[in-house]
Parts: sequence; structure tokens; C-alpha cells
Amino acid sequence: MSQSDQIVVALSKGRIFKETLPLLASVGIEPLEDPDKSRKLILETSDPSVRLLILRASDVPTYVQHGAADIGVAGKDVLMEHGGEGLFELVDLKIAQCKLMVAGKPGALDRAGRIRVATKYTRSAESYFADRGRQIELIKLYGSMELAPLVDLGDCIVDVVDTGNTLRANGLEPLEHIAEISSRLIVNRAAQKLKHARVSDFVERVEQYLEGK
Ligand code: PRT
Ligand code: MG
Repeated sequence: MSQSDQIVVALSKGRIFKETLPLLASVGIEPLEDPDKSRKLILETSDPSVRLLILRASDVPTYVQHGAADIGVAGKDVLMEHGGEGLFELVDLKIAQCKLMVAGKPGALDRAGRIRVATKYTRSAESYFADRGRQIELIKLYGSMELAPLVDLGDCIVDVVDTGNTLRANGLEPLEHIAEISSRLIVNRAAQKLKHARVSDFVERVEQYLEGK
């Protein structure tokens, strides 16, 4: 098999992997192992020309940008932070849907002066508050953002919210809506040209599956 027939797809474990499985199955691709059971980070599939890389969600755009993967599935939240260099965002897969929100204790934003914002979404938070002319101080976190306001690390957080149960369980509430989020099919810019036939076949089959849903 020549290089241009091979295709590497980058995914993250958890919800994106689970929700991408039916989509891959529809284009005839089944992983030969379950990433939640296997420790392998490269999974062969039922299609000998397709391999899956199992990555941290926020690393997917980086692997695709640099061509370590040809195709990837990443949340719009992750893509907004990455910036999209070196890749095309081709299809809205409408999976792993949620909302990017400002959240905090009730009334957390009703204060004069700088707001302290704890988040891993620093780029999105910066541009959201800048657009509204609100001065902020960013506190960079890598996870469990819901904890921060409880111990006065920041006035509010910027995080993705699905059911809102995690906010509620911690006495927080959604305060402002930043963006609707879903996962996107992304493609390395060079692969789009050099592996055109293989990549566009994959993308078209995914689009057909989505249209038929
Ligand atoms: O876990 P890790 O640090 O490796 O990365 P990750 O958390 O970004 O990965 P993962 O697999 O949890 O999420 C992958 C993608 O799924 C995200 O980039 C989003 O695009 C999307 N997504 C959809 C979500 C959620 N729904 C979601 N609910 N990502 C995270 N959450 C979190 C939420 O922040 C809260 O802490 O899940 C928790 C439960 O949410 P509630 O609102 O239902 O309580
Ligand atoms: Mg997570």
C-alpha cells in the first residue's frame, strides 16, 4: 500500500470516541480494539488503510496541524483555543454538543472593575470579554474549573456546560452564553492536497452518512 492510500485519524477517548464510532462504522471503519480497555495509542481498524491515534482532546488539532494525523475530530471549543493553523475545518459532526459559558456564583459578574476569570479556555475568554469592553484578569487552569470560584480563585469561570449538573452540584450557575459547541471533522491542509482522493472520499462518505441521518 502506498503512503497516499494510508489515512491516520486522530481522536480522543471518552465522549468523542464513543460518538464518532457510529460515524466511522457507517464508512466501514471499525477499531480492532477498545481504547478504554487497551493501553495502545495507535489502533488498527477493520480497514487496513486506516489507523486511529488516541490523544488528549486538546492535542488533536496539533497532531492534524503538523500532519502527524491526516484527519481529526475535535470540539469547536478546542479548535477556538488552537486557532486553526494548518488545518481545514470541513464538517460539523453535531456530536459531543455543549455550550461554552461564563459561570459562577449568582451575581458574580455584577461588580465594577476587573473580573478574575479562571479557565483553560484563555483565548476564548479573552476575546469574549474584550468584545464587551470588560477588563479581566486571566487565571489559567487545566481542569476542574468548577472548583475555582468556591475557593475564591477567580470570580467566574469559562467552561463547557452540557446538563449543568456539575455547576449546580457546586453551587454555581450559568451566567453568560459564549458559543454553541459541537465536534468538527478537521483535515491537515497538505493532506487535503497530497492525499486528495483518499481524504475527500472519507469526508464525502461521512457527509452522506450525516445527510441520511
Ligand atoms: O478530559 P481531558 O482533559 O483529557 O480533555 P477534555 O475534558 O477536553 O476531553 P473530553 O473527552 O471530556 O471532552 C471532549 C470534548 O467534548 C470537549 O472538547 C467538548 O467539545 C465536548 N463536550 C461536550 C464536553 C462536554 N460536553 C462536557 N459536559 N466536554 C466537557 N464537558 C464537561 C463539563 O465541563 C463538566 O465539567 O463535563 C462535565 C459535565 O458536564 P455537565 O454540564 O453535564 O455537568
Ligand atoms: Mg474531560
